[in-house]
Amino acid sequence: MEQTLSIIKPDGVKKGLTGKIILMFEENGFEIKAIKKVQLTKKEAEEFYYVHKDRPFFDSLISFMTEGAIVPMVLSAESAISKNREIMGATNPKDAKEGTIRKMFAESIERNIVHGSDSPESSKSEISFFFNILEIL
Ligand code: IDP
Ligand code: MG
Repeated sequence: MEQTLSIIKPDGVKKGLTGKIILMFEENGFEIKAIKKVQLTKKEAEEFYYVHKDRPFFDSLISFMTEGAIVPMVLSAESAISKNREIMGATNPKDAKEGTIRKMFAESIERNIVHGSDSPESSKSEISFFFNILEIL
């Protein structure tokens, strides 16, 4: 079994989609190993998205990710990382396939409802950013 980090972003939480998105994960065979609700500080969001620090959208992304509560969770399944990316859909909702979370709910390439780790390395570091070992069951 593989683990990945999912985040319901501030737009998803505000739209009342938390339960619906969790249900989609469970119906697609993921086990929720850990979950919490937090609001990131600017500094924390900058650390989380450090890989994107030189991108033109970085400041806007940080202000979006800190504008409200988020729901990070650890998902477990076979091939959890790629499976989650499939259920999420493409970064830009215009390019996302029918039935994906971003196609159904996202407003724009920035306000795109969910985050998902993109590799085993990022999954490991992103999970430990939000959860300690005792919180993952
Ligand atoms: P991902 O979330 O699909 O992995 P990344 O390229 O890792 O996409 O980008 C991280 C986040 O930054 C995206 O989910 C989105 O919120 C935001 N983002 C990515 N590209 C753009 C852009 O071109 N304009 C505005 N925001 C963007
Ligand atoms: Mg990414």
